[in-house]
Amino acid sequence: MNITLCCTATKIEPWLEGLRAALPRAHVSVWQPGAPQADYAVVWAPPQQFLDEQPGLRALFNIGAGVDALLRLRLPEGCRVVRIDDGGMAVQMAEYVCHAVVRHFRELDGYEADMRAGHWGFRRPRVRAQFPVGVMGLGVLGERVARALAHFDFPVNGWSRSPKALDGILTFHGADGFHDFLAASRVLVNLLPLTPATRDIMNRDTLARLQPGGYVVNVARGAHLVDEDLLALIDEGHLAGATLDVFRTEPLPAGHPFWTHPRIVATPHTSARTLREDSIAQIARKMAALHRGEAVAGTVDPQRGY
Ligand code: NDP
Ligand code: OXD
Repeated sequence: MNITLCCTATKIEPWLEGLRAALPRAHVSVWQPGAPQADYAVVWAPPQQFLDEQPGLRALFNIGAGVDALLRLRLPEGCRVVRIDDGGMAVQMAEYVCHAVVRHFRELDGYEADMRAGHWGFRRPRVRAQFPVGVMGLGVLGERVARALAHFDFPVNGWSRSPKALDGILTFHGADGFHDFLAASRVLVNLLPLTPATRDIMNRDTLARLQPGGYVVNVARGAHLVDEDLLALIDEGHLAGATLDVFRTEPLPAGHPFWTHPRIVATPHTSARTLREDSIAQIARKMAALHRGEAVAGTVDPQRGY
């Protein structure tokens, strides 16, 4: 089995060593222009030239969960795309989102400011029942996040493309269920894949349907959110603020209002990092299974776009 690695913006040596150790009978190398044909590739944001030069690839293993950037490229005919499913990302996402929701709900930002100002004072406890959280996307990450939020006794709503039944979570699905899902939610957490159907999904019309005092947590992709619409709804008082981990342009450009807006918490696309050891183990296991002709979890459906 010949494996090639083409991962931009990634320290490649540890991936090379890790894959060689996990698949000792395979030939694993880092791609260079003009390199021989490989059977499988491990990629992150590869250039089009790589894909054009490797028409014989049987599968591309993306070292992340989101495949939106990869699917925008012209892929070799018949080549499967396999993404990381979980690989240690679900628990990180649950931590991040629960932290953002609890920080907002408990007004910890306000308490921190008070203490810095030398003020010892209490705020009236908020009513949890008045903070229903809606999770858009109930896949590998969204389901884990929804379950984690439910542990804190928040009322949790979930929205997905196909119907789902999850204990303790009120579920909605499809375009028909979207407005009811939004109207039932005050906090909106986005864990959708970026596809033509979900681009710009958080806009003035949809965000205005959240309950008054709404709050947005975007941990999926920046292009899901229309930045100006979020800012306008915060400034008009319909939304209380947002925690944003992903942006339309990354790194977030200097001077963008998200850097300094007092009601926005921004982090640099770090809510759930790819964990190298876990990912190498998962990729090696799946590659060996595919090579034996078996089906593997996390195979992307190019028609759906995720
Ligand atoms: P999955 O593919 O497992 O889940 C996607 C979910 O979204 C599914 O529940 C799916 O519905 C739902 N969905 C897709 N399209 C629609 C639609 N049009 N309408 C309603 N629901 C829809 O993805 P993951 O949970 O693994 O990851 C989600 C995203 O998180 C990734 O695509 C990536 O962009 C982002 N991400 C961000 C990271 C970060 O650090 N910020 C790290 C990792 C991922 P159904 O169940 O019916 O198929
Ligand atoms: C991913 C990401 O999709 O890190 O895995 O955003």
